[in-house]
Parts: sequence; C-alpha cells; structure tokens
Amino acid sequence: MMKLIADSSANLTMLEGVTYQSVPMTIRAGERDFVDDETLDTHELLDYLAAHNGKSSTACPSLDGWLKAFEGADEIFVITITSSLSGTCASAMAARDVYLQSHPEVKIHIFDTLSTGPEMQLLAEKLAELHAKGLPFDVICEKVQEYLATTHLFFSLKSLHNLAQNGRVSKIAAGAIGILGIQILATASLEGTIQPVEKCRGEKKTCAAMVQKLLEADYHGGKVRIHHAENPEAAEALAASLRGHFPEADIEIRPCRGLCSYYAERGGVIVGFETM
Ligand code: X90
Repeated sequence: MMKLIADSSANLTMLEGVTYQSVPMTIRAGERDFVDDETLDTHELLDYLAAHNGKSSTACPSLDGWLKAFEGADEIFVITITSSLSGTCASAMAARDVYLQSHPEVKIHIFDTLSTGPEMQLLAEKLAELHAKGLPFDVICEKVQEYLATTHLFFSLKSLHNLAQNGRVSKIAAGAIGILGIQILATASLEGTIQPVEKCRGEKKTCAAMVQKLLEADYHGGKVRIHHAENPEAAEALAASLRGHFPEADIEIRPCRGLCSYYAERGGVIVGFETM
C-alpha cells in the first residue's frame, strides 16, 4: 500500500485518489498547545493569539508522530516544509532511519520542498497523479523532484511579528510591515528561506504586484494554489486577476490550517504556482 504523508503546513487534510495523512505541528501560546490537526479551530487560534500578549512558538512533528503515520504502508512518500526554517524534515529523516530498522522492506522517500503550503499541495497532487499512472516508486521520486524545480511560492503578509519573534525573518525586515496598511510581498528563495521582494500599500496594490511577480517568474497559465489566513477576498481577487490573463487556468483557493495561519497571520495570502 502506498501512503502520502505531509506535515500540517501543507494545509491539506485529505487528497483525492490516495491514502493521505497529515502529521501535525504544534502552536504554543501561553497556557495553550494547539495541535494542528483536522479538529483545530483556526479562527479560535487567531483570536487567541490576537488577545495573547506574551511569547508564542511552534514545534515540528515529533519522531513518534511520523512513526505512527508510516504504519501500514510499504511505499511512503513524505513531503515537508523547508528544512531551512523548520526541524520538520530532520525529524522525518530521523523517523525514517528508526522505522527502516524494524521494517527494512519498506520504501520511504522524503521531499524537502524548500517551501510550504500551496507549493506542497502542488507537489502532493503531482505525486498522486504519477502514482495513479502506475509508475514505479523510483520514477515517481525522480519526476516529482524535477517538478519541484518548476514550482514556486510567493506570499503577502500584513505582519511579520510571529516570523520575527521566532527568528525566521530579521527584525529589520519586519520593521514597517503592518503600519498604515503596508504589506510585504516575499518569495521562497532557492535555499528555502524567506526573501522579501517589495512593500505594498493596500490590498489592490498588493494584488497587482503579486500578479506582476508571478508573470515575471514565468507563470503562463499553469496550476495555481492559493492558501489564505482568513482573507478569501484577497484570494478571490488574485484568482480573478490571473484568470484575466489566463482564462483556462486551474486555480484553487483554500484556507490555511494552524501552522500557516500562525506564521502568515490574519490576512496573509500564500500562492504556489507552476511554470510548466
Ligand atoms: O518547526 C517549526 O516549528 C515550524 C517552523 C515554520 C516556520 C515558517 C513557516 C511559514 C509559514 C508563512 C509564509 C511562507 C514562508 C515560506 C518560506 C519558504 C507561512
């Protein structure tokens, strides 16, 4: 049996046509530990964080979380958030080593996406598609790795507070963001880190700048996956604008689960797209 496993930053709870499992990260604030599984109320999480004045943090999945997810499958594909910003990939690799000792016949491949959210969704969809074609494990690994070189991630955030507090961006980059409607437009660098691109004032300008960046990055009508933290309006506006350029484009919008809601913060929009 084949199993496709991703950490909860992929914002997926299921995937058509495959046995899919999400392995949760945890968000910690004050007294509370929010486990990022399908029962998490992300609206309540954002409200709690808005009211909470102290420090907050996140934790990658435990070794045990991965080991449980591996059970029952003989071909396992794991998709993780960028190893440059999280210990998730390292913990998955450690779990693989442990698991293979007692299950030497099982195949496990881990993809470090150097990205997150919607780009992980694109990868998961590609994997499911290749698996449905009946391709062998190694060929799927190779083709998915090639596909990853053709997908990209851009995002617009209204606050970098949680990213800066947890050392994922510099405090300097976080500076003016959030003041007077200033948003930051950023991308995932080739190394899987956050690379600020420009500052924009207001939703309209941010949307226009996002479209321009996608076009400059060679987007020409392929799949787009938009994940948002309680900002369906901005997601819809972006989709509409892209459809103005490419009426046939396959664009899907979905809400962020916990981990991405925490870091993208209310209003954040994350866009994954393919250039092939
Ligand atoms: O291990 C952990 O505790 C998780 C740490 C995750 C840190 C970054 C999460 C970012 C989520 C924000 C915009 C997208 C950034 C992508 C950069 C490659 C969403």
